[in-house]
Amino acid sequence: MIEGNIITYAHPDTDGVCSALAYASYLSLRWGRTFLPWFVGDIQAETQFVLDQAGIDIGAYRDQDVHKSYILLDTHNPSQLDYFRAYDQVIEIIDHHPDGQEDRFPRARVRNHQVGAVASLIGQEIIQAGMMSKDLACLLGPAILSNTLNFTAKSTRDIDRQVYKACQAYCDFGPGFVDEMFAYRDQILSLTSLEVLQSDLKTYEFYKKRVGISQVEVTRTRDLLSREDLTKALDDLCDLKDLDLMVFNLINLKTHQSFVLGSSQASKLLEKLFKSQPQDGVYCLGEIIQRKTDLVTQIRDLVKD
Ligand SMILES: [Mn+2]
Repeated sequence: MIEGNIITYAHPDTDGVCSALAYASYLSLRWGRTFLPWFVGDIQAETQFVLDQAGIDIGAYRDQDVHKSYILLDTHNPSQLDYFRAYDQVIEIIDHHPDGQEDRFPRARVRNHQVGAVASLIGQEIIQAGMMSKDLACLLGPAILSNTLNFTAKSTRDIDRQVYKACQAYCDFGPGFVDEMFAYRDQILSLTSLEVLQSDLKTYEFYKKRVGISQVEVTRTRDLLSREDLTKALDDLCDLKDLDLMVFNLINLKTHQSFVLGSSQASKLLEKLFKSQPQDGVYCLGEIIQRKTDLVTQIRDLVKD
């Protein structure tokens, strides 16, 4: 009997997709419970690479709502679940984000821990149950690499490294694996600036202000920063999505730097956030910052003032 779906936000990333697949498999093998992953929106090139390597076709999981119970992974923020309304049918939440709204999911058992990847929380449970396998490791390992940016993200915790190490014992990723995986992220550079900004856009409502934060990780940041239409695209996106402010965090996966830009309306806020002036409209930071750990709550607090 199919009990329900495992879901995540639309246009899920590698962490969301691989975690949902691994958790579904674990629930079935360990407890005999059948939850079908259900993915809405685009699958990124990097994710597709990982799925191809693991020999998994997710075609069957694209239109798979069984209208029963739901397990929600990698988010519990209704604003990131445009396609989903059945909040009271969510029975479990596993997440690693600080901006969720537990009270919107009254029936859910919630596990929300500040770690680098939701795949690490699921991997830990699988390891503790003595059920790690090659099939699961080939999903969870890459998801951890992806979400921690190969352990360079500040959100990385020991558990991320430990679970990855356990996965490595089952699935040899090889020395060039991370570089090959990350190279797929550069495919995004063939998109228009507006499309790039929308590729991983999260929107928030802070004190009646609608804020968009977009984050993109590539190895060739100059390809984007040299575009003349990038600032205009930030303003256009505000109009398009009815946002008051738009912030773009561009991460260089090779040099481990972040470049932050904002829409016209965001300039004062970014000055306060970084306590400095941008160079040619761009804040060049000497380290990787991330939306979840370094921008969301900080921007929320600044919007309040
Ligand atoms: Mn995640």
